[in-house]
Amino acid sequence: MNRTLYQFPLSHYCEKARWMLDFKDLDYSVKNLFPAAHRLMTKLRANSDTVPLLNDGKEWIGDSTEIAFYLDAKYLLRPLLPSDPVLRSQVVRIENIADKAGVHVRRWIYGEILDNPEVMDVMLNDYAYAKPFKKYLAPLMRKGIMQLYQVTPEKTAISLEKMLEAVHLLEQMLQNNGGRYFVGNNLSLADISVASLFAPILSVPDTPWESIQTRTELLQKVYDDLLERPFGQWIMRVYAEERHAKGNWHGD
Ligand SMILES: N[C@@H](CCC(=O)N[C@@H](CS)C(=O)NCC(=O)O)C(=O)O
Repeated sequence: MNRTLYQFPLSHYCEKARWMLDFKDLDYSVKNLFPAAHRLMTKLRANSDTVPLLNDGKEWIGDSTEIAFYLDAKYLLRPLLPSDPVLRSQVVRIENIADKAGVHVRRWIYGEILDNPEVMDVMLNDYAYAKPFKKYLAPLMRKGIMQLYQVTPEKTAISLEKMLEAVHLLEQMLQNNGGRYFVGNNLSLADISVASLFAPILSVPDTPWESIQTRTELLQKVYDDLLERPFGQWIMRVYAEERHAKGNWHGD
């Protein structure tokens, strides 16, 4: 097998990419890049600053949306996007909403959990060379994350609002389609994107966020509210019934 997904264990965009590959039943290995140093590789290979980065034979693809289009064009079985143009454009629209919301989910949740020791465990324990220096690296990682993702009280407050607006809109779209899938009668890129990009809030079992169980009062409230509504219940169901994760989020 000559297919590798480069990632960070805790990244929800990387979870989205793993799910797409699993959904298409493709073999791949998972390699962790070290945050900040990852850009040497992502820039060089895909002119991108971010992970996930997929290497498939001679191809390098550096964005989760591009990975979805690439996989569907190259591997026709188990399509992530429907061929019907109307359904396809609905999937693209929902994926786009989810991808934009993912930025707000990430900023807001880091504002709530960055001081939890278990966050640094998930971030650093899978790098054998870095783990012994966790005590020294953790404060640097926290600072880097706060700067990179602009985790400030003003911005996280706005992100919470935007995130909840997206929840509202997406929940309506889901309900309008009968509540089981976002588009048509099958799991698609739309479902995978929404579920994986909101999963960090719900500490979904079998994901990297499962171990994040210390919650601020606000996080607990958002968590409880989400689980009470169809949107949160849908995320838990789709993960339980459709994710079939390989347990490979730790990477190598
Ligand atoms: N639009 C990108 C977003 C990916 C993204 O934001 N990845 C984050 C991790 S969650 C990242 O690589 N951050 C490091 C950086 O920006 O240097 C995608 O869909 O792949």
